[in-house]
Amino acid sequence: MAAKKNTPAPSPAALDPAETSPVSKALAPEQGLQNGAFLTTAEGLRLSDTDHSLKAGPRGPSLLEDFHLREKITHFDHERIPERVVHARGAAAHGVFRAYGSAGSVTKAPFLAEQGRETPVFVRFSTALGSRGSADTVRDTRGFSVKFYTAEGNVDLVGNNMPVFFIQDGIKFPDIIHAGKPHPDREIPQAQSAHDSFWDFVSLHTEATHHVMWAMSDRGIPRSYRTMEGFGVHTFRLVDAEGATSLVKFHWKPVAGVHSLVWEEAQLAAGTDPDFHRRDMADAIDAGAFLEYELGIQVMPDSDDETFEGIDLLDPTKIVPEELAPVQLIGRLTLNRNPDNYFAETEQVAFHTGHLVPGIEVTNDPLMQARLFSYLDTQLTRLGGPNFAQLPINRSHAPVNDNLRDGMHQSVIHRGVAPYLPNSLAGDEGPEPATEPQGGYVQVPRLVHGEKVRANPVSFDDHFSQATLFYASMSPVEKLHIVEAFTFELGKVYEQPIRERALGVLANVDADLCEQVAAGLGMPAPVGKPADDVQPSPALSQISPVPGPIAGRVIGIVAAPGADLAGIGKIRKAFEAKGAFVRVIAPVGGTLGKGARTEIIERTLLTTRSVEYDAILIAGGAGALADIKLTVLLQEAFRHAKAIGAWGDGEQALLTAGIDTTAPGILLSDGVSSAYTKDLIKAVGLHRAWDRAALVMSSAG
Ligand code: HDE
Repeated sequence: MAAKKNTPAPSPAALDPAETSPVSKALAPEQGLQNGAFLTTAEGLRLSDTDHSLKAGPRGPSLLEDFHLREKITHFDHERIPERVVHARGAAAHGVFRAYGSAGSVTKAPFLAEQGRETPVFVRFSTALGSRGSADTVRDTRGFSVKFYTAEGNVDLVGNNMPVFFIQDGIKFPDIIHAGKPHPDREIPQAQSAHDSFWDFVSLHTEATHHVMWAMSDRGIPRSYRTMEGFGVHTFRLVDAEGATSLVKFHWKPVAGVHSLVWEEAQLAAGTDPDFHRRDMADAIDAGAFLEYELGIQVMPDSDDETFEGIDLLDPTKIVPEELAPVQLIGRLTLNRNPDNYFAETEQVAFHTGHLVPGIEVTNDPLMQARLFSYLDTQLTRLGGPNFAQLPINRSHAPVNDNLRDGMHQSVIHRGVAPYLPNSLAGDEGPEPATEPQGGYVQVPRLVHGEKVRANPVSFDDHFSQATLFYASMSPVEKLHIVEAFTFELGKVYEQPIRERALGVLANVDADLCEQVAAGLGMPAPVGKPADDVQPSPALSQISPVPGPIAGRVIGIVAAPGADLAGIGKIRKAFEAKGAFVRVIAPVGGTLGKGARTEIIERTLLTTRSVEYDAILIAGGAGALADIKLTVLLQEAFRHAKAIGAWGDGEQALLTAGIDTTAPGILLSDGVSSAYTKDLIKAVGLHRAWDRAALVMSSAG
């Protein structure tokens, strides 16, 4: 054992000399050079003391010759790198993508086309506006970036949880981001769109309207990464084995269904647990409740005008309703492993929309075109030079032989004298370009012509019809949430002309929406010209009358000494069998019961808040509990339309807290029967008691 610990780390020269990119060893422990038993300097010198600097006497000044002090402090001084200019706040997980084989008819990319093919992935979720230390649950667009380590090279699908974007042309990106980020004078507000400059920009720049509708809807505050849809946003071009092309949009469909927080919950969580989404994902993966999504494609013919049913497929502010082009499922993504090191993996991962393999191509969407430049460029600053592809998390799993040389942080010892082509010196060892049959990336030839202009196609001028379509597709509760979100955000805007202009935009989306928001602001509602011929798309609504899976959801059971532990045990068993988590809450910490019936108290009334739970139950035997913190816990859960239950005398605690036990979504029972646990599981699967939501929503916000 000791001998193994003392084995010196291999020197770079000891790595396989033929390997210019030691991918197979990418994450092997020796790569980190952190395998010795003793504390050392970066050079491997064993240290005798790391607690005291070298001084001229115990009370004297520190000596410049203290190599350890200088190395330790210097390295620490340089630990931070610039955060991402957007999407700085993120969390990630490793996993695998398994292709169903159904995409074989439209693409030759094996990782999508070959049935059963498994590809390792790394997925990073993010908010867009906030800094690296901001809260997870703010109202914002979420990033959904997937790196597929395919055998043909890395593919990055850098998407969002909303299918449209604020701008049609990438040249506007600095404008929307400058407007959304905190004001440059005071650097407030952090991670919020509820401020003057954001609404100033989006009310002047009406092509943002459709995205703003999504951001103000429940999509802007997801319950968890597990319950979030993902979208590639742009239209991509897929190429099949014969060279035939189609235009597609990518969708990630969460197996757990789409589900969101309510606004008050999101605000509370931002304070009580700013890591709400990050913690949820990491805890769930640790517990084996993996996150799952299906990848789907909408396939449209590759027509000359690149439109489908009148929708311009190059306009990233437009969706193709699923009713017009159904989403065909082509594979399953499972996130099953947490990163070992946040910085090395989640922070240093570098996505790039141009990372593609044969079978997938970009289109002329002017937003996508600008991204093809930006993602490579930004890493040069963020990761300190051009060699970031050599970082373990970014390394291709396909063999690399790139003739790229030197530069900051070069970590490969390249061999040979001819890193150029053509050459006559490398012999058999030198790389050669691959033909198409050998897997070389060859773009499908397409005619490009036109006048050199700074202009958009006329079809890009329609800024409102799909915003109207989105609103028209919502259920009444979802509409109410949108009204309240606009009223909240515009209520935070100081400048009256900006509010007036924003209402003017809403008037062109939906008269009723505009009137309700105007009423909330105490302002007159302007009259606009909303489209009156939109066909709602039911697929856009999140609310389903059919209960979904409950994996990853959290149920809190309030208990106290003398509580029915057998009943708690039955509920725990039933919920855990479905991948959900049960946490016992009690007035003070410790355990309840003994032996096999012991329940660990994971939360006390002091350390918990309602936002942690999808449902709250009061155990039989805990009915005498009366505590103002319990009242707050239950009333919040009630306002947020969560399932609330009680058995035995537990109902008494609900009544003490002022809960109307006859309201929808309150489940009472004499004891814990299998019928009762089934009802509870169904209630959690419905996400919320939507009938109650309508009653309480105007106060829940
Ligand atoms: Fe990004 N975006 N973006 N973006 N974006 C970045 O790249 C940019 C856009 C998205 O988890 C940056 O590596 C421009 C659309 C995600 O690491 C930067 C334009 C969509 C992430 C950048 C867009 C996105 C980024 C910052 C307009 C949805 C997080 C750090 C042309 C489809 C990636 C980085 C991660 C990150 C630029 C538009 C999503 C600066 C110029 C549209 C999910 O390169």
